[in-house]
Amino acid sequence: MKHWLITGFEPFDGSHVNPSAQIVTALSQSIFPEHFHGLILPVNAKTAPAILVENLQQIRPQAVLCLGEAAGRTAISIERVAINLMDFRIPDNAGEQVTDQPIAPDGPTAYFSRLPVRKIRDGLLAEGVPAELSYSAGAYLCNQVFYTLMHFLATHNMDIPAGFIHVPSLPEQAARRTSLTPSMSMELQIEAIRKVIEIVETENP
Ligand code: PCA
Repeated sequence: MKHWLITGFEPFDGSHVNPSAQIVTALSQSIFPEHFHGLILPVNAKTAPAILVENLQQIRPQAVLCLGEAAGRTAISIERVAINLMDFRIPDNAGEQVTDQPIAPDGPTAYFSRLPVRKIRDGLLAEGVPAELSYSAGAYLCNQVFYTLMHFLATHNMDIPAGFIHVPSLPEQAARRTSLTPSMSMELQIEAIRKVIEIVETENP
């Protein structure tokens, strides 16, 4: 089994939890902890990319999966593309709202995921987990971290499976919102991400 770096995010936008962080914590404590390096990133445009890069350099993982929450999504969303743009809809947790800025001024417009995205979607659906391919990770922190990851790998000759997946909110989060949004239980989210890891291991032995 590969040595994985799996990241999630701290809560943001007034929420008290972030399912992506809970998945990372659950996975790092479960079945094969020696293969996982879990990392919870801050929702901070200045520090999150630096922390990610520092961990990539130190850990030198053989596979990377970054996770984030997308309120309103109805399924596990496998992101296909990271764009070179920060255009925040809301401020980050430090109160900064970056608009119209590139992530890497000299970087390419976009990167594709290095995960077997269609096989992951099909594998999740076959397990009975709602899953979809997504063509935009937004222009907020998740896209920034996704782009930073792909740009680092591309500029450091690291040919490893890596990408980003958005997960829905938890039922307890949806229940607190004034207009109800879709949700998925933590049990199912953990099962989904375990399955993703299994598919990537099978596709990239
Ligand atoms: N979701 C946000 C940032 C942190 C998170 O979990 C996003 O989709 O950009």
